[in-house]
Amino acid sequence: MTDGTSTDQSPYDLAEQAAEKLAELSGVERHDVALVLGSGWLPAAEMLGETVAEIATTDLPGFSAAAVAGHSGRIRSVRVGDLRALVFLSRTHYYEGKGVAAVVHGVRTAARAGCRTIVLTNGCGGLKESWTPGTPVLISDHLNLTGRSPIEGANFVDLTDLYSARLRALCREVDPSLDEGVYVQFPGPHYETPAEVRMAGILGGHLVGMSTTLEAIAAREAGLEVLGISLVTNLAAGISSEPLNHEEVLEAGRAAAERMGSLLSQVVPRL
Ligand code: 8IG
Repeated sequence: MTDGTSTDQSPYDLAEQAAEKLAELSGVERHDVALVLGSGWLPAAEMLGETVAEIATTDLPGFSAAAVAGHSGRIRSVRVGDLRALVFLSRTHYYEGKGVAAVVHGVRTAARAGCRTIVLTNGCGGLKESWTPGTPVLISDHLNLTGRSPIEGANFVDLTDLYSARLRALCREVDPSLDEGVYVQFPGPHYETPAEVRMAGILGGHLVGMSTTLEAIAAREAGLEVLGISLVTNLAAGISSEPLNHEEVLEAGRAAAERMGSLLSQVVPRL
């Protein structure tokens, strides 16, 4: 623990304390919607609105220092129309080995901070060749291949419609060309082998990544409505015969920032 709190307290109490400290440090009593930014999403999120406060996650109970020096997690309080958005500029990944409670602490903190909705974004590999790098895809459902749950005990949370059909429809009102797919979370940190990507496809998956599903489960447990959006930054291993052209990926990313920024700025005020 970085904050001196005892390790035997519940993750829910810890999230409550983090939310209290967040309100104190940001000067914003309650937030309405949370966004968790994955790889490639920061430029899009910068278009959302005015940043009212930015704090380091390490100033809040329960968040540990980031594994990579200089990349400490930061949280922004952003005004989006009449709404207060809580934007997590980075996340704790399962592959960091800090445990599942650490992975979902931000989600639980957002819930305690008053959020009713959470937008989980990520960068991932795509299994459909038509999804060129830079294509945003709505998450319709998931396969959690970590074999873990963020929930402990006999709490049989229903995950039907985990990724809100209502919110997906709202996104399609803004951008009718948005496709959707099933996100498969692998434990990582290594990428998949081509055989594992084929397996993901046989199991019904369309997107492969290393985040999101544990957070979505914790969000549903906390009563949040979940919107999941993946940014396909590369074709998954073995899908394309052509090696990825890095320039193309970068260019696609720049073009995608506009599209995703416009999507977020139109969707978030309506959440
Ligand atoms: I960016 O192809 C990104 N993250 N597991 N596979 C997995 N995670 C990813 C990938 C990918 N691309």
